[in-house]
Parts: sequence; structure tokens; C-alpha cells
Amino acid sequence: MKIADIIIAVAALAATSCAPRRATTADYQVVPLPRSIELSAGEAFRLSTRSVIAVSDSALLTDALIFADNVQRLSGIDARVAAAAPRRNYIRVTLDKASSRPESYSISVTADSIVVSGADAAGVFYGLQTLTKAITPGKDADVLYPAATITDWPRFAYRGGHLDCVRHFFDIDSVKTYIDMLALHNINHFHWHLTDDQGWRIESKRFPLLTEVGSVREGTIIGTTEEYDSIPYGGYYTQEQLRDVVRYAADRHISVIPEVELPGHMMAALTAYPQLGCTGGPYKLWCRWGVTDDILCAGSDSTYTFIDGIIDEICDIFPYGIVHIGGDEAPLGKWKTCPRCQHKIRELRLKTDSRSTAEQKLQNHVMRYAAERLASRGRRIIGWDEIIDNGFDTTAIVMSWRGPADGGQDGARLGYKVIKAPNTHLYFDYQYAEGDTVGAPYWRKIPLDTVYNYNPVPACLTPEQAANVIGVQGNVWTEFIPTFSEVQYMALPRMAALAELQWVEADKDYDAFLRRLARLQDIYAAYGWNFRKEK
Ligand code: TNX
Repeated sequence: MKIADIIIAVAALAATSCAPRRATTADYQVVPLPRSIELSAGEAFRLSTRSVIAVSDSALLTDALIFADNVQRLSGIDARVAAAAPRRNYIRVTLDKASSRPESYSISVTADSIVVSGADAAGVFYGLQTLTKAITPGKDADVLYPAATITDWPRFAYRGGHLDCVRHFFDIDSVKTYIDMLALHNINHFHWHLTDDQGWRIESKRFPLLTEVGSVREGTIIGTTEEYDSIPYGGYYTQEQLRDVVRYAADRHISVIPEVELPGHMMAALTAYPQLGCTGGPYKLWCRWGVTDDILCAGSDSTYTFIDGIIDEICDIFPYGIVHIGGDEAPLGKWKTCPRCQHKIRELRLKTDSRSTAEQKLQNHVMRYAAERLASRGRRIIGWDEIIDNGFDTTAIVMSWRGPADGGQDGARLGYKVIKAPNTHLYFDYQYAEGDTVGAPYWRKIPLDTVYNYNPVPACLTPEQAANVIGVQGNVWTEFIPTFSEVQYMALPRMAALAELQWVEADKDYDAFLRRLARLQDIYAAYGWNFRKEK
């Protein structure tokens, strides 16, 4: 090669490597919509492979690393995470010790830098999520963040997403992906349904038969027929796996709330330990859906020993301040004819009155027993709204599921703290529309706009009662959802509408939400998640 050719080749190479990479402009109109976005006149910040994510506080390192990973996945940009910020071209994450509003953050974007400042690490995380969701994914390009100031904080402290891993079982990787889905939507509680009639999914060292016997059913009812397959179906999570999920979620500022059902929805435990039931069995794990007649015996000492043991193990695995102990759909017929339960009723002097029957009060006794054990471990209970009918006191948090006018409003009026999860609006196992083939074929359909237009705090509540509504949650029961890909389809994008209910205080505009949703759906696709496409 002649010298001149070499010079030309080197120059050409330099030109390609110096040529600015393509760039896309970020858009702060994300889901959920931040409270205040003020665009300013200056030049945009250019996020490129040369940018540094500066984190001087080690408490924020995981947040920065997760952000860097998300940016990489959406834009191909490999930004470096470092302790010190260079003179320019950095995104700095920091704690604002002066701010007292939990989970709040502010973002300041100039040509030289982006500063994400949170009241706490969760605030920083949500600020970084906003920067992530502002990216138009899949372009393999630098990102231009327009100069701006953003301030934001959530409406509700409890923002929940639920997954039933009993009726169908999802492996740990799927559960972690579900947690990623929650995190992308700024959801901070994962309600994990782990025990029910069709399986027991938590390893117990004290009661090993719970999983040896109670985690596998003989078969499963086929669709809406009365026929069963005869394929054994099961699975459970080891304590180590459960702890791994707790850590994974904590890194994303999500508390894992386990649900252990009491005293109904118990066939798996009864099959493993028949002495826990009123008749002594034998019992068989349920292979169909609905409500069984069998229930824990409230008159037998072994039931209370069982509750103590399980609660202790649960508290060792899940470090958070609340545990869900169910309480829904407990048929009390068996207690009416069980001599031990009737004896207990007499011993406790429980009498039927205008509000509750003696058996309902006995259910309350069981729930109270569990609640006290949990209280001794520093935990508060959540129960389904039936616990109000049974007379549980207002130390319980009520999760209302039976429609908006039911436990939710009554609970808030009666002084309970309430989480709204009505099956009229926020049950994502229900199909979206007539003619759907995926999901539960119940008569009620829950399209996206029904979720979006749900009002968790109706005007009829006084301000004091309204303040009792501490959160909103979407539930994914899985009787009719056998695969994780279908879980995603049922949850997305309804989870996006849920996120706006949980986070945004401003008046709602469904069309504007749909415009914001378009980019979020591109992000779902970039992450490889299945979802139902909304136009
Ligand atoms: C009612 S919600 C149930 C669940 C079912 C769900 C199906 C609640 C407290 N109980 O056991 O899976 O409906 O949508």
C-alpha cells in the first residue's frame, strides 16, 4: 500500500469512529406520569458510551447498576458506573437528606449533566426509572435528554402487584421477570400467593410433608369442562429460592408480602397433615377451582401449633412488616358439626349476634391467634375483606376484593387501613374482552380503560376516611393462566393503567395515557415481554 493510501485509510477510519452516533430524543411523558416536568431552554444532555453514571454513596450502587443495565438493553449504550463524576457528561445519583417525602425524587438535566436526587434510595430508583422509560428503545443510538427539571412523588404508599403461583406454578426466573415488570411500573409491593387448595409452594423445615405431599396435585381440570387431565402438577420454592427472590425484589425497592391462607383454601396442607382438619380426612389436593368445604379445625391444638410453626418460618424468610393471612372464602359448615370446634365456641363464649355468627367469630379467633403470633415478631396482618364481617379489629389492613362498594369503602369508613383490589376493575386474570381466548372466561370483562378509570377513593368518603385508603393493587389469579407468557399478556398493559392509579394524583386523560403507553409497549417488546397490544 502506498503512503497516500495509508493516510486515506487512516483518515477514513478516524472519520467513522469520530462521527457522532445516531441519537434519539428522550421523552419524559412516561408511565406513570411525573408530577411536574418543566422543560428549559438549554441544550440537551447526550447519553453515550462515554457518559459516566456517578455514584458516591454505596447505598445507591445497585440502583445505578440496574439503571446502567436497563439503558444498555434499551439503547445499546454501555455507560460506565464510577464513584467520581468527571467534569461533564455524567449522570449523578444522590440522596437529598433535606427532603422528607418518602420515595420522592427530582431530576435536573443540563447539557453537562443529569442529577437525580432522591429523598431515599427508592426515590433515586424511581428517578432513574423515569430516565429509563424516557428512552425510545431498540434504536441502538445515543439518547438526547432535553434540558428540564422534574419533580415527582407517588400518590399511594402501598402500590401492589399480586401473582398466584399456586393454581399454576412459575419458576424462579419467571417470578424475577414479574418483579422486573412491577419495578418498571414503580410498584413497591409484591403480594405472592403461595398456599391454596391446589398446592403448597413454600418449603417448610418444620412441616416437610407440606411440600413432599402438598405441592403436587394429581391432575388439573381442563378449561371450563368437567374433565381432568391426569398429569401430576406441582412445584415449590426452597427457602433459599424464596430468600433469593426477597433480595432480588429488595434491590428494586419491592417488599415481598407472602400470603399464607387461613383457615380456608387449605386442602394442600390438609392433605399433607390430615389431623389439621375437622374430620381427619383423608383429603386430596384439589384439581379444580372454586371453594372447598374443608377447612382447618379451629378446635384442635395441632392447628394452633401448626400456625405458630409456619408463621415463625415465614418471618425468618420474609423480613417485611406485613404478612397476608388470607381469610377469604372460608366455608364454616364443617365447624357447625365438628364437636371440637363447637367445644371451642363454648369455651370462648362466642355467641351469634346481628353482625356475625358464632362460627364467624371462631374464624376471627383463628385469625387473631395468627395475628398475635405475627405481632410478637413485629408484623402486622393483611386480610381479605371478609375479616371485617368476622369482626377483626382495626389493627388489620383490609385488602378489599369484592367490588368497589364492598369491604373497601366499608373498611375505610370503619377505620381500617384499606388496600383496594376490586375484582370489578383490578383482577387481571379476568379476560379483557368478549371473545378472548386467554385468561379467566368469567362473565365480567375488564378492558384497559376500566382499569384506568377506576377511582380508588370515591367522593363519598370524608377526608379522614379517604386517608384510610393506603394503597391499590392488581391481582393475577392463575386458574386459567397456565404459562408465564400468558401471565404477561394478562398483566400488560393493565399494569400500566394500575401504575397511574397508584402513582398519579392529577386528573386522568385516557387518550393522553394511551399516547404514553405506546413507548412503554415498545419497552415491553425490547425486554422480550409478552403483552396485549393497545393501539
Ligand atoms: C376469588 S380474591 C378468590 C381467589 C380466586 C379469584 C379468581 C380472593 C380473595 N379469592 O381464590 O382465584 O377469585 O378471580
